[in-house]
Amino acid sequence: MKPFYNPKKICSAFLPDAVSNITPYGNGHINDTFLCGNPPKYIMQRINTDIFRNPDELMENIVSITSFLSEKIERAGGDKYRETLTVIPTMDGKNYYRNGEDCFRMYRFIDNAVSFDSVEHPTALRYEGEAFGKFQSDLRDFPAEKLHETIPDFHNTPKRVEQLKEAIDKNPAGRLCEVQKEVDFALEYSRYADRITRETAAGSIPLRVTHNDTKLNNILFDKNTGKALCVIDLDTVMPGSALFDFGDALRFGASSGSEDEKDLDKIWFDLEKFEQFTRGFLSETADFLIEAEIALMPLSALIMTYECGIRFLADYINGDVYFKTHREKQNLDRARTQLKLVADIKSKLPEMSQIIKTIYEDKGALK
Ligand code: ADP
Ligand code: GN1
Ligand code: MG
Repeated sequence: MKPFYNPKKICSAFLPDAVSNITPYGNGHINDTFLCGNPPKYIMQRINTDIFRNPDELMENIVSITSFLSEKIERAGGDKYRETLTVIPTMDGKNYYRNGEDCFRMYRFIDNAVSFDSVEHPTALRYEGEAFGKFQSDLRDFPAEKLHETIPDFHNTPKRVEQLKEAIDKNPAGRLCEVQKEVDFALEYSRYADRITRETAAGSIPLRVTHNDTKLNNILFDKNTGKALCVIDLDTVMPGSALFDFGDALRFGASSGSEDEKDLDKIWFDLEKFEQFTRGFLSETADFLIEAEIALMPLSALIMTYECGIRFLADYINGDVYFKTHREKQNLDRARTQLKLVADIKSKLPEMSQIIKTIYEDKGALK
């Protein structure tokens, strides 16, 4: 990452004492993240304003969510500085700093914690499921009308299909000829795209406050206990369906391999990981999810994996303009793993339904 700004200068707008040891940090695909300070440490991020067009609204969302959560954590006797993010204001009291076109924010660094890009043991998936389930449960009484829509139509899967078709029509980077097989697959599976959006629009699935980016590395795990500690990356918290969070977490967490694995023989949908995540998620949400949501859980894994797959594919066709890449064809490899997972999930839907039925019917034993 080669910044066109001076990280030291930015850092001093928040905390002049923390300008030492500024290093790039983490593996997010969207923002530029830096670790700075010599304890206490801080996370400084350049907000990707090509994607998040309104940083005022974005930061307003984050401040109101984290304030709401930290009160809840305190009431429950927890540690608000470790169990949710804490925004550090600028020296002049703003919740982000603008330097020309670039916008930056700062958080307290949550120490002695780690995020994972892949998972070795399915138990971590149970903890992840608990954390994202609890996040939804904690935000059930959050005043949703306070939230701005930071990316309109973020999980509108049919719109994502339209965006893919637009990329195919325009073929701006001349890469279409390389991806005909993937495009054919994506268009064939587009018949699944509208299920969650359709049912949400019809009111048969409720709108809730959801995270919308439930990737494993958006959770910090406590290094001492191994348990999930804090849900991070709150940029996309918006009204949505519980199924977005459930399905999206599985597309990443229940894969047998990494998101950009080149060898597709190493990629399949791992039912043991699926079961562990589902147990964790339902232990926090079974009390309030409605039957229509439970019934669509297996299909939500397929739809959310499909949606992400076609976003990677469209980005590859468009010339890698949205997701950060670190090597050639990385977005294509990402698209291929997701589409391979989609086919595998489809073949496993009956087993997934059976697993959910077993867990849900015995929901009294979950806690
Ligand atoms: P992106 O939107 O680019 O994914 P994230 O907000 O997820 O950015 O941050 C990228 C990575 O930085 C995370 O995966 C995590 O490892 C680390 N990180 C972010 N915020 C904190 C924090 N407050 N304390 C510790 N680590 C953090
Ligand atoms: C991005 O920010 P990060 O890396 O957690 C993306 C998600 C995708 C994910 C795929 C705002 O998440 O929607 O599912 O990459 N975030 C945004 O890895 O587009
Ligand atoms: Mg992230």
